[in-house]
Amino acid sequence: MTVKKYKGSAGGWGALLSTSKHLVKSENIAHNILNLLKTNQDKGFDCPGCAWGESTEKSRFRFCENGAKAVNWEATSRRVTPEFFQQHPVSWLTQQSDYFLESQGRLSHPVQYNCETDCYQAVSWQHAFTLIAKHLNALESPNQAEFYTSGRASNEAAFLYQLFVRKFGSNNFPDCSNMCHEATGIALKQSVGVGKGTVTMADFEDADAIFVFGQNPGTNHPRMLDTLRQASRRGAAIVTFNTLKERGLERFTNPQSVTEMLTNGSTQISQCYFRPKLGGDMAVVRGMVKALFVIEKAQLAAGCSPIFDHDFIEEHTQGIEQYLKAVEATPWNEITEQAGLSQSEIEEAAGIYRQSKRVIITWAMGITQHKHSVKTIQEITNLQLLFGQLGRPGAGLCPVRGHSNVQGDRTMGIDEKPSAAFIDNLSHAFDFQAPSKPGHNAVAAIKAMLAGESKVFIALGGNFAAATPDTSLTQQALSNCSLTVNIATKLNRTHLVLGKDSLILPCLGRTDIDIQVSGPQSITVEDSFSMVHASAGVVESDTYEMRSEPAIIAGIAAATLGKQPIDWPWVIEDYARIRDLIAKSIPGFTDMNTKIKQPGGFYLGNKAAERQWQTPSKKAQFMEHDLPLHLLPANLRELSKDPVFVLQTMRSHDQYNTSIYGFDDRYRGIFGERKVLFVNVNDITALGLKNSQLVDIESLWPDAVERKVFGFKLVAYDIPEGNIAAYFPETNPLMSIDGTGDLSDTPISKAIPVVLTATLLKSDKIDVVMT
Ligand SMILES: Nc1nc2c(c(=O)[nH]1)N[C@H]1C(S)=C(S)[C@@H](COP(=O)(O)OP(=O)(O)OC[C@H]3O[C@@H](n4cnc5c(=O)[nH]c(N)nc54)[C@H](O)[C@@H]3O)O[C@H]1N2
Ligand SMILES: Nc1nc2c(c(=O)[nH]1)N[C@H]1C(S)=C(S)[C@@H](COP(=O)(O)OP(=O)(O)OC[C@H]3O[C@@H](n4cnc5c(=O)[nH]c(N)nc54)[C@H](O)[C@@H]3O)O[C@H]1N2
Ligand SMILES: [Mo]
Repeated sequence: MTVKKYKGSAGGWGALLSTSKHLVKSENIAHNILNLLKTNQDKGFDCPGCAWGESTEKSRFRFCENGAKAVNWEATSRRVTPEFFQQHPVSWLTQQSDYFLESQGRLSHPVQYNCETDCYQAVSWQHAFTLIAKHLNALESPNQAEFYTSGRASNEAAFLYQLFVRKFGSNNFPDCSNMCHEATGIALKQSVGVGKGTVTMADFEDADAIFVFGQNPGTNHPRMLDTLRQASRRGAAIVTFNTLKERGLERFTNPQSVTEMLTNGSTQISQCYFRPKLGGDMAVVRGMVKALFVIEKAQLAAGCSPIFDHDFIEEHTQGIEQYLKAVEATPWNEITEQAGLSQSEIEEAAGIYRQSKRVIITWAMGITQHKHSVKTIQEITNLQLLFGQLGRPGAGLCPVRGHSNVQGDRTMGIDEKPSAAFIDNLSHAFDFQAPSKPGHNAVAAIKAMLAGESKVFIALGGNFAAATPDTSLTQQALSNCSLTVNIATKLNRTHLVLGKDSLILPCLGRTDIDIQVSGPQSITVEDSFSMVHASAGVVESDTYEMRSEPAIIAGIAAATLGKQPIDWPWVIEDYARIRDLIAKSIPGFTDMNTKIKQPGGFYLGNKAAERQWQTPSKKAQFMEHDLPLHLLPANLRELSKDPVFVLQTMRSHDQYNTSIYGFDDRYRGIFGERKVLFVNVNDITALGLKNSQLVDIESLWPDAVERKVFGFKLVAYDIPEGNIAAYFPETNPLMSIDGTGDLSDTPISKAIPVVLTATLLKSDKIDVVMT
């Protein structure tokens, strides 16, 4: 392993070099160059990377370095065949790393685990469907099955999946969103009546300031950097709040700009870069409002015009008085202590905010994966409401989504707590009573399987065993099941945690050509800006027995329910038929088949962006909360005599969630290793440890369970004292299943209380398998 400070800008030649390395690794170079040119183009496929939107400009290249990695990872020529499984028993595969498992290539045949040989072996699709139907129909209650979804599933697949599960009788829809932007949906629904972002790509062209909270777009949404670059170049202020100095938010060289590339030029992204403590953002925003309120009062006292937007506040909002009282009652010392920023830093940020006519605020996991995430997002919304920064061009709220169709999956009904209106529409359109009782989210699903209450686990994509908290507990929960089914493109950890019966069903990915009876099919997705557009695979390769996700769901549904409530094989013949079903049961999708033909797709609309508030009061709601008493999930400091650190778990530059593409984290200067722990040098010294020494990390939780990971290399890093950082999923064993966010029930993965001890070099546990 080497640690080498990265001196360049984000993007640039480094990104091009990395793109070409991953092209070579895919063993499919010529094909994949053509594939990349079709990424995010009309008549091409939607990038399976992130959920950032498409700019309106025409461009030959619409992919980024990490989108290219996602495409190359999927469009590899390597295959995991029945022979592979025959040669590699599950007990052997279990010992291999996550990187190894996915590197073996694409799953090619449906397989079932055989406990006599300890190997997965090929079965026919019909056998698989019949086995699933047998298990499902044998349950005493439909609520004894869990139906997980990861956010790559298309609208068409997600729609059929939820229709099947609801007709079967359950709302048990744990999904990746439960671990991701759940807090955003809940917070915004209460505040402004819609659980989605209110801006479109065009708004970024008009914004005077963009405030970026808790997000690392250089790695996770690289195409956003181009949007920020353009904003910065035309003079918009970009203000960042991030515990770490992320290179992409400092400087960016657009690999598609010939001038920047040839002159080694770059663009400064953030005008101001603030470094709050982990979990300190609510205090930051509270402080900004406090500073602005002082100015507001002074203006009014002097007979000058107010700075708040009183017309907007009066016409559109409710609850300002109580909120401002709470702001006044919050003392500056509490704010600065919790924020980890000084009053003058917060006032500086407030000053930029005030001077900007049009402000967009964006956020991602640094905001949503805390105990008090819902409150923090509502505090951000309060700030925007005070200034009427919602529902006008260049202004609004922009939660930047994760998986490329996670937002669309929710729109299609992958939701364990569907609204009454959704259930009514579905019931009416398909002539059955869909269940209204809330089902299980990801955490509740784990608990139900652990208790033996749920017996069947079906996953439409994802890597449940690795992405969820409390890894060993989750694995125990899965192995309690009578049946586990994974519909997947690549082999991963979850497939090796066996139920009594276990199936892996290989599916086509976003890049593959999908041919059904009526010919090649396209699917649709929705991005972070509520744009719905079509995507059609282009890769011609040997797909063996792979089937499309809609076809697999239809196969399971037909075997379980017969022709109820639809003729499943018939709709699969032409996905336009699925879209007709979506159009007749989900508002906003009327004429979907026509609308997706327009380049760029169609805009679903957003009532909050039109200043129509779907809240009980029919107004946008100021939400008043006290600052959290403690930043840690519980006041755990007394549980340990050793110094307690707050650990955030995040993504490296070479991974897509649990898919590990490589072992470098270029912008953070890490090469060749993932088991690293970023710690402030003063903390390393105070602990009597040395840079690059190995440490074990143990988390604190008031139960008797030991949660510990071993042998992480200390990296002295520019990070606030007391805060530390490591990669997920290696650190998921540290998270307690009970450590979840208020109201959102999202596992708290950005504030895990831990203590560090030097690794005993003789420990046989140094090589944990999860790397
Ligand atoms: N290449 C690639 N692209 C991806 C993904 C991937 O794994 N790889 N994953 C996709 C998915 S599902 C998602 S959800 C998104 C995730 O996108 P991000 O949210 O950018 O992902 P994380 O790596 O979790 O980064 C969290 C960022 O927030 C900062 N942060 C953490 N805690 C705090 C805090 O308390 N306050 C502040 N102000 N900052 C904080 C961290 O320093 C880090 O920069 O990306 C999507 N896109
Ligand atoms: N500690 C910690 N834990 C976290 C997070 C964190 O920041 N810290 N982030 C959380 C977040 S934001 C998220 S979104 C979740 C992610 O949780 P998941 O969505 O469950 O996990 P992924 O790693 O994205 O899933 C990868 C697998 O998806 C399968 N796959 C890939 N493409 C396709 C496809 O097109 N179809 C199908 N059927 N399968 C496919 C492949 O088999 C691959 O192995 O993890 C969460 N867990
Ligand atoms: Mo996510």
